[in-house]
Amino acid sequence: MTTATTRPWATAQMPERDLSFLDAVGTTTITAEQRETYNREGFCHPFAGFTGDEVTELRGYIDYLFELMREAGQTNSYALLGYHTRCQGLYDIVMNPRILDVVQDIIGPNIVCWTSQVFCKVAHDPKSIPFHQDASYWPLNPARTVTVWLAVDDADRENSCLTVIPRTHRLGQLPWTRVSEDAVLDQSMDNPLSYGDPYPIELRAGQFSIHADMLAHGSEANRSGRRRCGFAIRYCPPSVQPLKQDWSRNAVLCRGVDDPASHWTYAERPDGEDVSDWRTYWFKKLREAAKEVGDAGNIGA
Ligand SMILES: O=C(O)CCC(=O)C(=O)O
Repeated sequence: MTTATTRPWATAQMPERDLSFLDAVGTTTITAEQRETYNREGFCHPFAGFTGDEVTELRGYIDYLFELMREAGQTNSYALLGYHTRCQGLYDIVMNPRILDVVQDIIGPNIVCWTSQVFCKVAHDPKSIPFHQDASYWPLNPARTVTVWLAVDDADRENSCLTVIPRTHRLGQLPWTRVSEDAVLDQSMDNPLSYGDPYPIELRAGQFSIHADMLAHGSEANRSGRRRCGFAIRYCPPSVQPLKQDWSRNAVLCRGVDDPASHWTYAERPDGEDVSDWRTYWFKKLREAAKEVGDAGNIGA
């Protein structure tokens, strides 16, 4: 269902941001060709995150989190939003040096993870994620987040892998429409195919891709009998400023040093695996913050 109303906070009330694309900075781990691809296309893949037995361990760990969630009465397979500060295993993935080495070549040596989300499309999951540009609704300035999308399962066209529209990262904010509230994401770009042909990012379990925060991307419903689970991790340099206070509070300083302006509040490594209802917790925090800053805020995910 399309309601055709644009979110007022994403336009009139959203503070001015620099949404231009800044080129990747290094080639210590990635090749010159990979950097060129990222800068030109807005994404690059595949990179090796986990290999061999590590992949089985990774999948076993994510399965375990879902089991804990089920025991706690949580059946939404997209609900693990921002749990890297509550679950030790997710925190450790976020801090994985193989991942950070690649991210460092994109955004430099000082690295913050400010959120993460497990996007798990179960077999025959009817939910699609419409094409959207993340930075268009993230109140962060400048747009400098790179998303690492780590495949927990093999992800391909059949089970609806992440799909991007190459080169849209340099086009600025593109028009979009609000879609139904119960969608995984309620933002849908207008006429996405007018910007080019979609490109499916196929990955083997354990591999990851990277994409820029202004790149149009989404995924179809999963019409296959195979699960498609991925862990999306959002990294930016600490100099990026969250324009809403709530957005600064779930961060981890992964590498390097903080910005002198100290925009972010950093969490320590969590002790165990706490999958209790973060969204409820987070919304409570948002309400508290709203009283402080006089603004309802929105987690936008
Ligand atoms: O996993 C997906 O299918 C979508 C992921 C996504 O929208 C994102 O990483 O922002």
